[in-house]
Amino acid sequence: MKKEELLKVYRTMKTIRSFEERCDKEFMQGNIPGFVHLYAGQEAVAVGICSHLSDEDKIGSTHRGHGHCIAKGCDVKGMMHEIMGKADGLCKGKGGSMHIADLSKGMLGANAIVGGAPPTAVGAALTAKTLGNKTVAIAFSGDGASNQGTTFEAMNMAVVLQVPAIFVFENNGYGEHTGADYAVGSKDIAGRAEGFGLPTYKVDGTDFFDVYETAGKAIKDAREGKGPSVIEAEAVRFGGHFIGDPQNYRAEGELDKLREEKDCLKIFRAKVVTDFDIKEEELDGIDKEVETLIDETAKSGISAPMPDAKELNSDVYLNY
Ligand SMILES: Cc1ncc(C[n+]2csc(CCOP(=O)(O)OP(=O)(O)O)c2C)c(N)n1
Ligand SMILES: [Mg+2]
Repeated sequence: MKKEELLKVYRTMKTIRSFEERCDKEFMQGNIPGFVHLYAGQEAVAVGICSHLSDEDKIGSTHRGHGHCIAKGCDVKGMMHEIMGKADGLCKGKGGSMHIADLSKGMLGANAIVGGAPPTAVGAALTAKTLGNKTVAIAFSGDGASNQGTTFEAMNMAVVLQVPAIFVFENNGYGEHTGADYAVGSKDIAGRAEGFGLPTYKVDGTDFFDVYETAGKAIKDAREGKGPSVIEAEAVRFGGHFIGDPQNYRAEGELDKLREEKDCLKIFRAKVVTDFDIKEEELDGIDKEVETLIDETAKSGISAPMPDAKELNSDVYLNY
């Protein structure tokens, strides 16, 4: 990758991290209604995959979707306003954290239905195959979602129809408060997926370069008509399942150790400073710019107006 591309990758990962930290703060201060699941810790997965995609490619996301949205190019101000329920949010303030979508960016939607993205992505991939437009569709799912029937059916259908779908499983070790080592029967998400007849890959989800290189191959193959594949990324969740989760199920010191040893931003910084012509100061400069941007989005979000009560029933159903 060229220097400019690497700096863009860092900026996007940092934007996700700062966005999530700010959401945490604003939620605790009562400025965000509903329920919020943060993506912090998993940035290298979303950015490693989405760096290969254009606006024409589609992604389906999860309840932990902010990182996927930012990596796919959604406007961060529109997202923050959406999460705060404001009228000028990306979905007019009616979707909130778990339903952010922007079809103009190929972002088909965050999704409160665990196991919802795989079938959606297969539909999008079937459209791509039918139109022959060489685009791909990505389904982001968690380890918990890997156990869902919808996911199994979608993988089977993708193989049968040979559509350009890539199933990305972010194994962050937990589905809500239950360990993946308990809930995933085979303890091997990629290995189990292989039984459906698709190529599978395992990557270190804390290493941007590992994700990026593997995703590059899977996405290229899908574009060339070689069919679907699966990527299991071993990832880490830096917070609770949702904001406010007391996380009593974690081992003592687990989070501190993860933040110390498995922070994908730290790992990326160390690598690009050593192996590429990039200086710490350049990255620090990006940190400052991103923090200013996120601060502005949060402040403008707080003062933005709510949707008018008259809008309550509009945008609920699509009129043909
Ligand atoms: C169909 C369905 N079943 C259960 C839930 C409740 N639920 C929300 S998130 C979640 C855990 C998902 O775990 P995982 O797929 O590993 O994603 P992560 O939260 O780790 O990102 C569950 C069970 C739901 N939203 N939808
Ligand atoms: Mg999980």
